Amino acid sequence: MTDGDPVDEVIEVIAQSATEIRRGLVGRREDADAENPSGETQAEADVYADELLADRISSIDGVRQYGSEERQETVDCGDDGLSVAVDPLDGSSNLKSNNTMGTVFGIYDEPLPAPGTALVASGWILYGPITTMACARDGTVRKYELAGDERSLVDDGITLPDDPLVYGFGGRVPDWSEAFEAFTREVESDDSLKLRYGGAMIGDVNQVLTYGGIFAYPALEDAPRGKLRLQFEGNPIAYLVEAAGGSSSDGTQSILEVEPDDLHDRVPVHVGNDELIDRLEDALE
Ligand code: AFP
Repeated sequence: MTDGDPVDEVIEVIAQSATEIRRGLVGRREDADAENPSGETQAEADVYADELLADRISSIDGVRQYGSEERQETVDCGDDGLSVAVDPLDGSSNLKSNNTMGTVFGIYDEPLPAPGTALVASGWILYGPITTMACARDGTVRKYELAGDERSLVDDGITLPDDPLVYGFGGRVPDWSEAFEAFTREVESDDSLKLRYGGAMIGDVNQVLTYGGIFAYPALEDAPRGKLRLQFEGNPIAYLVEAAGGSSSDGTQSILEVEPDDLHDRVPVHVGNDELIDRLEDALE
């Protein structure tokens, strides 16, 4: 039930679509003959998930725009209301190896591209051994299990554990800045922390949400804005992790404060426990 609230309607439509997206992965693991606006080869499943979500989300009353990592331009479907930014299938390179993937969404109350401060809700679907949804709204993070058309609440107030346990850093070590590499060496030498990196941001960030710790896809020597997209990945996970009591940073400030220039802007992403993010920002100063 969504009682007509368009934010609830968007969340419900995405949850309802998860089963179909998951089922549609079978037979769509090959590369499509196309690239996304970030110049990355699309998997057939990327296109499938994007088309399915675009069709459903853009027809919700109260939604003005659908934006996707897989589309150059937004789908404009109304004069006012919500703007929904989606990474339809995050981690699609994990398709071939049958590893974790996700669907990421951010619901903004301003036209795209918008800063994270314009988010009113965000979350992700995680295609793991079971399909789950994490969703942040009004300062609360809830987790659901999805099975068929059923969405069962399993946690109605998730907060990051106080004692961090896991870390995961994207990109190649030779491409990291010296300051970031020095920070990672400090983390690696901390025997209370252990490496968890699966190559799909949602799987890795969900480990941080579950066990505490830090995930980063940092600025790289040849890519100073990193790899992850602000609208579709950085903002939604920063909003959720901050709602769960953690912190986010682009290296100097909360990711939510980053002013976008373009729909497909990239942003260095660091999210996790406050103390680790504070140490990271000190290290990058
Ligand atoms: P794909 O969707 O192309 O697999 O990229 C996934 C992703 O955007 C993000 O989910 C991961 O954290 C990051 O890229 C992994 O990047 P590397 O392959 O460079 O480690």
